[in-house]
Amino acid sequence: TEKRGMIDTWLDKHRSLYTAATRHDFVVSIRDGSVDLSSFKTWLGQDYLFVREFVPFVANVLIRAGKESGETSDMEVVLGGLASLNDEIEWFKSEGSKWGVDFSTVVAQKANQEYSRFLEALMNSEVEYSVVLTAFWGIEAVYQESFAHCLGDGNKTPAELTGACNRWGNDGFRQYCLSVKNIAERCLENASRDALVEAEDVLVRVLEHEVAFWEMSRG
Ligand code: HMH
Repeated sequence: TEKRGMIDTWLDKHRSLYTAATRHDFVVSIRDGSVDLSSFKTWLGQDYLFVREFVPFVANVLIRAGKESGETSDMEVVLGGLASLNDEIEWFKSEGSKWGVDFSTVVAQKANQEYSRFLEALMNSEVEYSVVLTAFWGIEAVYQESFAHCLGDGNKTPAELTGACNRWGNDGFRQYCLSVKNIAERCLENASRDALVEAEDVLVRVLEHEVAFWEMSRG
C-alpha cells in the first residue's frame, strides 16, 4: 500500500501549497503554545458549521462507494468516516460549551461559505467518483497532517487543546486517511485523462480552501 500514485505526484508538484495548508500559522501556534484563544474559538465555531456541511458530502461519497467502488470494503471505510463525524458533532457541542461558543449565533464567514459551495458542486452526479474521492482524501488529510504536527515531538500544545489535536491527529485517523487514499488511487488508475486533470485541479482547490479556512482564525 506504499506504492506511489497520482496523489503523491500531485503533492510533490504543489508542495508549497500543501505545506501552506498543513503548516498554517494557526496550527504552528497551537503546537508552540502561542495560540490566541479567540482564534481557537473562531476556528471552533466555523469548523462546527463546516462539519455540518461536510456530512451530506460524505453521505454522497458513501452512496457512490456502494454503487461505483470496486471493492465492498470501500463502503465500510466511508461509513467509518461518517460514523466519526457523528462523534465529531457531539465533540464540537461539548467544546462549544467548554469555551463559551454558542454555535446558534455563529455565522459562516465567506471562506466557509465558499468551501460549502465547492462541496455542493462536487455532489453533482456528473463529477467522476475518482475526482470526488481525491477531494475527500484531501479534506481529511489536511486535518490529519495539521493536528498530528501539534502532537509531534517537542510540542508545547496547551493541555486544553490536545483534545482537538487528538481528534484528527490520532493514529486511527491517520490509518483511515491512508485507506481513503488507497481507494482514491485505485479509482484514479482507471480514470480518463480528463478525470485526472479534474482531480488534480480539485485537489489544488481543496488545499486553497483549507488555507483560506485557517486564515479565518486570524479574525
Ligand atoms: C475545514 N477541513 C475542515 N474542517 C474539517 N473538520 C475537516 C477538514 C475534516 O477533516
